Amino acid sequence: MFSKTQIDEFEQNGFLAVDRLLDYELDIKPVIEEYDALLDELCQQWVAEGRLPETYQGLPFEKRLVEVYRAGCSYEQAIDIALPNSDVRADTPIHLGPAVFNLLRSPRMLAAVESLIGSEIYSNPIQHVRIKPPMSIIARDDENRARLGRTHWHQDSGVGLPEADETQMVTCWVAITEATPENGCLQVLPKSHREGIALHCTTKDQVGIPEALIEQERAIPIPLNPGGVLFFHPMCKHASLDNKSSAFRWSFDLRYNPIGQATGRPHFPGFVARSRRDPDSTLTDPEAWAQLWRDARAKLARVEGIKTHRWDSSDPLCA
Ligand SMILES: O=C(O)CCC(=O)C(=O)O
Repeated sequence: MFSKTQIDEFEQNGFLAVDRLLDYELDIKPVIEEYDALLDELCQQWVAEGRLPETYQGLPFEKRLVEVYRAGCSYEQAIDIALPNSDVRADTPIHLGPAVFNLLRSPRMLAAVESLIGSEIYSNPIQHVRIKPPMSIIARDDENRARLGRTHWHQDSGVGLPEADETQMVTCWVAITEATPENGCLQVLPKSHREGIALHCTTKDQVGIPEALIEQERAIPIPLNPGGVLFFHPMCKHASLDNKSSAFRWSFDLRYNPIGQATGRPHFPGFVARSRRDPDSTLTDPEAWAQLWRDARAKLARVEGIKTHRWDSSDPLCA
């Protein structure tokens, strides 16, 4: 659990970085192994579909991913742990493995979250994995895609529906590989969570606050070691730096809110991760979690034009 000083810091600054919070052996390594197996499966599938010349089986994870990326196999959705915001099909890929579910339920993570939002904890379905290639190999079209290239300044409240503006959500940004200013760690604007919701504009690839509204000189980068977690408030303005290194930058962004509050994505499934009031209501079965997402996918594939945010880019600042 966090100390009073840590909780005060979170409340005053809108964020709190805790290095090495998670246990490498228990929380991080199983996820890395699961993704290794996933990449293996995906390579076999892409070879069978004629999209990849070979499976690159002998190569380590990162080198394999470079080959996959260079061959034009778009992996960002196939590895992600949530459905996309639009164009969901009955066969849209999503990764729902047990190691990811265990990460979502990590007792170390939930103890920290409990310190910030109390003991009735819902896993909010706005969640992603981001394995970002170096900018030197990234295709021009991918530079502004938030799961591959840079993530523009935004508030997490701004990328959800307004019904969740009062939700006491906390974002937990988890470093799987080391995150540094060079390889594109997050940067935050301290105390910006007290400034209310900012104007966000939509582009083809993401929703973000116009640069003109950001006081860049206030921004601070948040480097973390593997297993480190950056906790932030849903109104905290943040962005990623470009990955100028020669390696991938790998993170998960997970979110939690008190049970019963709006998640901001009502069409996606969350689950009770911890409840001291009703322990039996917690979801502990990874297969049941995966099924919730598969059911949501089947439903969403039959509907069109789901609203996921409030912005229309009509403001002149969006031009
Ligand atoms: O990891 C990134 O590059 C962006 C993450 C982010 O913006 C978020 O978690 O809201």
